[in-house]
Amino acid sequence: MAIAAGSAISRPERETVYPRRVTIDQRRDRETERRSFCRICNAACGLRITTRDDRVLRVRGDPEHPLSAGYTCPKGRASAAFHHDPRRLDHPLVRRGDTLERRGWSEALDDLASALTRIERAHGRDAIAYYLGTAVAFDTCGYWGTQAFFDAHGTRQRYTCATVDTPCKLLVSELMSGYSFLHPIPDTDRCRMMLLLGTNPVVSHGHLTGMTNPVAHLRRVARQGELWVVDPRRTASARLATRHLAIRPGTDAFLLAFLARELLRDGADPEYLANHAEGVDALAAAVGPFDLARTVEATGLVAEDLLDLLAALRRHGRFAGLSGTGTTMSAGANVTEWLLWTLQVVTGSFERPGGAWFNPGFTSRLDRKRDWVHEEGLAEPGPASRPELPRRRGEYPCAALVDEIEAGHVRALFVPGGNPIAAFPETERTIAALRSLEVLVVGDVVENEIVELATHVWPCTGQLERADLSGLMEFYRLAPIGQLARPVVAPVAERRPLWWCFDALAERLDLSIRPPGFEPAPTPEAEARLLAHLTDPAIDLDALDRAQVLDEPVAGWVVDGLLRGGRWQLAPDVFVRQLAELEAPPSSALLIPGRQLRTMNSALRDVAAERERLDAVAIHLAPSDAEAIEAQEGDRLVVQSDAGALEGRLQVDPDLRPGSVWIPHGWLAPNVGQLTRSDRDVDPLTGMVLQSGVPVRVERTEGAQESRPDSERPRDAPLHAGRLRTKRHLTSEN
Ligand SMILES: Nc1nc2c(c(=O)[nH]1)N[C@H]1C(S)=C(S)[C@@H](COP(=O)(O)OP(=O)(O)OC[C@H]3O[C@@H](n4cnc5c(=O)[nH]c(N)nc54)[C@H](O)[C@@H]3O)O[C@H]1N2
Ligand SMILES: Nc1nc2c(c(=O)[nH]1)N[C@H]1C(S)=C(S)[C@@H](COP(=O)(O)OP(=O)(O)OC[C@H]3O[C@@H](n4cnc5c(=O)[nH]c(N)nc54)[C@H](O)[C@@H]3O)O[C@H]1N2
Ligand code: SF4
Ligand SMILES: [Mo]
Repeated sequence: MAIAAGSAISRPERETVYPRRVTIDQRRDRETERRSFCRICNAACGLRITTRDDRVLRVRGDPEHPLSAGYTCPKGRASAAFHHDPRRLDHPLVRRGDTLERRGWSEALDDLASALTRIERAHGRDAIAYYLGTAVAFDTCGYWGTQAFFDAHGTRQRYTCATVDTPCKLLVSELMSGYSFLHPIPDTDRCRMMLLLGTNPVVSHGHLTGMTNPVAHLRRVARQGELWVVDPRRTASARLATRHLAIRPGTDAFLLAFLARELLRDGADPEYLANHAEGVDALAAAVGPFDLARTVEATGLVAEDLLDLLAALRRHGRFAGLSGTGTTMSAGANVTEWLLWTLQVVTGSFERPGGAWFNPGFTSRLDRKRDWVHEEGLAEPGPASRPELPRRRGEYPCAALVDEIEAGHVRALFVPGGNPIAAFPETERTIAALRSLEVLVVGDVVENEIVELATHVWPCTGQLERADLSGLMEFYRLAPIGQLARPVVAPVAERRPLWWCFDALAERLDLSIRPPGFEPAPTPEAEARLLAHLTDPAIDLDALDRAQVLDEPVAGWVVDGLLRGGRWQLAPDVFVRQLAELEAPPSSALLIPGRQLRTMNSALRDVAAERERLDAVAIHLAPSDAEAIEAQEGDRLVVQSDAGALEGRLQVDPDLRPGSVWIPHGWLAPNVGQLTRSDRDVDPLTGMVLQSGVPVRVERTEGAQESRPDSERPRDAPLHAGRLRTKRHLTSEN
């Protein structure tokens, strides 16, 4: 996830303050249905939520929503069950020895404030760090609170999940346009040629791109023309494609370099290039060596398929390209993303009908901005223990965090809405580092393994208990859309908004984060004022109870307003150099990433698993690979990499290209993070840990198995209990 810098900037105070109706006017014993939108993933589907008193009875799609038109996925529909999940956090907790004890908010925050003061006195400001996870990207005020708190505090130790899976997208945008947060959105209504590489929107709803109702969009494109899916697995998206190329993992850049080379010779849009591109010759030189023979060898694809794809691009002229974790977490991440954008420039596809456009945001209206200050792509050194890792946009790469803790530079860590145990490499080392912290503040909604290690737990309000504006992630939506979601139920027990937690802590530390007129109470009214404050005063928030879509055309603002001299930079030096050094991965088996339908990374495991355990973790191998090691479905396997090993159950997967090993992430047994490492396998330009295309060895295990995988555990067993060495003991306040 990536959030545009400045999307939570403070605005001058507005005259009229939204909203007139803020209280949750439950009529007792009556069912009430309210309009909202889902804040679990970027698709932001419109919801209708039915409640009775404080029960959430049903969550369904909003048939009147301009983008989702009634569509929801199982995760969105599970929000009622998630809201009432017995594992939800209801009370602030403070660690005393091995035990997390229930405390009142005031005492819990006082305790935290004095621990932080002690640490800062002894070790300085930079001993305090934060890692901001995926969930906060969907919590408008919580995101503001986190940023405002650490802006006021001034620590340099800032980490976000953007450096886990997305840094190539920010860097490519920055170096090609001078602005980090452009994201191409496919013009699915008119698109006749779409190329998906390493993304499976039918399950994920897009990588950054928030594609609601993906099946409908992909089907439409296939009907209008051609949908090509490049993926070592025949995914649900690949099944909708007119052509599927089962590429060898980690070799997409070869494929795209070959296409760029050939299209520059025949198939480019010369007029667009002459007017809107810089560096065409340097690009042609860079892709020159990628001829058909070399590309066939690297990608494992047959020449005919490559030539057919080339012919399709030539036939249609314009196309829209989408990438995802398969490429963005690989060794070729930067060059693959760069070449995908470059191909869209070469064919004149950006900001033209049937290609891809850039969403300026309903609330941000980047298309009206005139005073662009261009970024230069420069990086500062990393923190003391990893100076070679680049600091960009005021953030260190996550790859440095564990080292910084081990070196004693970071002693207190805040984790709002993230789960580094499930998301980071080197699971054991990450757990040990987190456990060694003097202070670990976790702002979450559910008991899980990161909560188990916390010293201070903030039980945060979930999406149904808080107000949000679609603005924070608006650049990734399929249309410039604005919507307000009001809370539909009052917060359960002592759950508090994340923004309130940060404000209450700031007050204790004498930090000022409050905007003028701010009310520090954890009430819907105060949250409403804060949202109003964060939004352009010209926007009538009350009117956004119903989603609104801009009806004026917004294509063209990038070339006309943002780009220096109206030109894309086609050949940034650093990418040209990385391409020249690009090597195909070794011929061993390669680990590949992939999402699951009912979980959101590590979130929703409990509710999802209750419904369907079969979807849970296993080691997926192609039938011929299973045969080669004489293993059958259900057999225990051990997977080893340079970083470590894990064990799990074999799932024979006829959809996989032989040589690729798919193990879903976000689970603890096995935890695929055990197979990746942050010391060596890191991209030098972004500091991202490689988690796609990782060489592994797979064997059958002999002998007894100690721990059963999550998927085989009894239904009532918690998914993580006993897996971590410290067990959390919940005690009630007496
Ligand atoms: N249901 C659900 N939705 C989610 C999430 C979730 O956990 N569950 N997570 C959200 C998040 S944080 C993100 S970042 C997005 C991710 O969104 P996507 O990137 O669309 O999702 P993935 O399923 O990871 O898709 C990666 C695809 O790349 C393929 N692949 C692997 N290696 C390679 C390779 O080398 N080359 C090519 N061409 N393909 C390869 C995999 O087989 C897989 O199909 O999804 C978001 N949405
Ligand atoms: N090996 C491997 N590792 C991966 C990946 C992979 O494909 N392979 N994928 C990576 C990707 S794409 C990403 S984005 C990262 C994800 O990295 P993280 O964002 O660190 O991990 P999540 O599991 O999404 O953590 C979300 C946390 O937020 C909590 N939460 C849910 N709702 C709310 C809420 O409303 N408020 C608050 N405060 N908390 C909430 C959840 O309970 C959960 O603990 O992981 C990455 N790690
Ligand atoms: S696709 Fe995303 S936004 Fe839509 S219902 Fe599912 S989780 Fe929610
Ligand atoms: Mo992600």
